[in-house]
Amino acid sequence: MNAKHLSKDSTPPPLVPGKLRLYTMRFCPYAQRIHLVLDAKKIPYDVVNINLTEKPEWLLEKSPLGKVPCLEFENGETLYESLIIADYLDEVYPQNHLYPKNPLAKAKDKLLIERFNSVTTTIYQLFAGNTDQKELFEEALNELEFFEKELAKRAKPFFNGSQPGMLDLMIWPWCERADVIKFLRGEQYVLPKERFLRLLEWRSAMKEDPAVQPSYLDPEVHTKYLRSRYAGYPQYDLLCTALNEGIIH
Ligand SMILES: N[C@@H](CCC(=O)N[C@@H](CS)C(=O)NCC(=O)O)C(=O)O
Repeated sequence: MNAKHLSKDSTPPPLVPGKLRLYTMRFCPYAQRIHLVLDAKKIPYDVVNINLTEKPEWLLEKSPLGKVPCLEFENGETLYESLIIADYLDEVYPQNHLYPKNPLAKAKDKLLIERFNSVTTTIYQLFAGNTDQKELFEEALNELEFFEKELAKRAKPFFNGSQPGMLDLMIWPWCERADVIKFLRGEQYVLPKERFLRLLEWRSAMKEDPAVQPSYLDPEVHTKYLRSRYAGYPQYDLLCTALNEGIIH
């Protein structure tokens, strides 16, 4: 998972029999969605990390928009777009169904996944901007409050009930990164405890979940990557360098 990101002039490694292949980038939240689904359903897969600045020429043959995530099957067919891949995997692999069985409940969870886009848009603006952004932060909190209330209404540890489901997993990557804003902009940019009691409990429970653990990274690591990206030199191989140097294990 922390292997070097392949770039121009590379060749795609041979497919591994019996495994799906995920083309990913270690810090991409959309690709993380697919790691989460594959890990939640315990589907065997191998990982190929892609350098998105110096993309391999062959990437476009597999992922026509040149983006990750992209999933490759044993017969060489591919799928792209995180939500499409996630839904496909949930339909085809029956173990640990991630959507509610009830079609109306399922449709409503999809609406919430869609609605979370407004949170992610604001989070990106907060990450990228460098002025005081109190107003923008408040906007993100207002949107998140909707999810806080929804979780309270459901009265379970996860949106899906006693374990994470599709809604939990699809919004998780941005919740994992929420504290990055504190490291980038200062201590005042944290989720206020009294206002986000449920969501903060949810976040602690998600962090410990076996589906989340394999791809989880601390906000400090996300911050380091994002700083490099905003400086114009994304350090895709940050973790493989840290591994080689024995900084992380
Ligand atoms: N809508 C896509 C978004 C995927 C996406 O934007 N991935 C980024 C990395 S986080 C990417 O591949 N960027 C490369 C590019 O746009 O050229 C999805 O949900 O899969």
